[in-house]
Amino acid sequence: MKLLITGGAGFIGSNFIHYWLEHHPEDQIVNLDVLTYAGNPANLADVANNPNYTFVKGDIRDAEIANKLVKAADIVVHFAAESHNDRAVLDPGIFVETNINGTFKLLEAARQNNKRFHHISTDEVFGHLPLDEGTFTEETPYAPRSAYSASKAASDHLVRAFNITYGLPVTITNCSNNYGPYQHPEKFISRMITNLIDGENIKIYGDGKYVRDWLHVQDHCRAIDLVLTSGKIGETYLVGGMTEDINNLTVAHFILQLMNLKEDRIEFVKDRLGHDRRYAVDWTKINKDLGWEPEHSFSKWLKETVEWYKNNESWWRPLKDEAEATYKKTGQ
Ligand code: NAD
Ligand code: TDX
Repeated sequence: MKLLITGGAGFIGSNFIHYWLEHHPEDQIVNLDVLTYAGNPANLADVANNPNYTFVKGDIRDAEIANKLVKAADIVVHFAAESHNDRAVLDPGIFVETNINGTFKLLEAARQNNKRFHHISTDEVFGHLPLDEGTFTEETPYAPRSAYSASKAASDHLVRAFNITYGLPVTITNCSNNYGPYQHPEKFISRMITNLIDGENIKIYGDGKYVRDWLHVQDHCRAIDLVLTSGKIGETYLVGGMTEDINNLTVAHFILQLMNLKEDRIEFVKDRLGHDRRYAVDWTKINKDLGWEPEHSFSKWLKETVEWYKNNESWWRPLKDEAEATYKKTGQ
């Protein structure tokens, strides 16, 4: 099988390429990535010479390149996106461009060539939940509250519309917050660890009582694999982690413990505009239909993640200034 991966030089895409080459060594992978600030060829340096892996630098909004690569593939696995909420607050336009227009261009290419299309989306399309009440399911109505989640919601709707209107064979996964190796140091867990290594504080937005559902990126990759190989066409599957209602402050305390540091390294900063209070994902459907469940416990894999950042400073060091530049602008 030949897979066209978009956004494969980013965090989840590069983990997925590593995962796929290991678990499906007979398959061919083409990675289409324009290499924004978030795309990093270093994530894939170890597979760059693998004969089953090809990198193409290009934009998903470029219809010509999209059409050529989609035509040559059996399946499109679409990760490429602008993915960071704090950047969406500063500059929403590029989120509309990449996440909506880019997905549309790829869908058009898939339609012209009648190719299977798998779309990677987020639990944020459902908006947010009150503390200690409710979970997102596949039936939860869409209610995005940020330019990032609104652009991802729009892309999900387009994917479904292409299935209904043109019979395009699509599947969608909406997952919770991923963590693990190769995550840009702009995101919460990777920012905390790299700040602490640098002697800086952990920055907690608002009161810190915001809840995320943490999913190890390897569990996410396994879920996508199952949906690609056994998922039902036209269906959406929610993918969540093993954590239950752990708020940001608690995650910060875990990390301080793992790094033998004291609570005085926590600094409360300005809240994010429109900050979603709580996400919680009910992954019963993918469990019942495809037998998936998360296998990576948060405590063990948070420790592994801390170790990974400690051991891979040369990987994240060139990205750190870019990450912190955003926060200079937001005052966080
Ligand atoms: P990321 O920001 O780390 O990587 C995005 C990648 O897309 C980069 O390599 C970038 O260069 C590429 N890209 C951006 N615009 C492009 C364009 N126009 N053409 C080609 N390539 C382009 O993102 P991530 O965290 O790996 O997220 C991957 C996907 O998963 C996204 O669709 C995101 O919405 C979704 N998602 C992420 C999380 C998470 O916790 N990180 C959770 C839920 C869903
Ligand atoms: O320094 C920080 N301090 C802080 O308190 C940062 C960077 C974040 N936070 C808070 C904001 C959120 O409540 O931590 C939580 C997680 O923040 P992010 O890592 O920015 O993730 P989030 O906004 O929840 O979105 C992530 O998960 C869903 C991904 O970035 C999205 O791409 C995905 O769709």
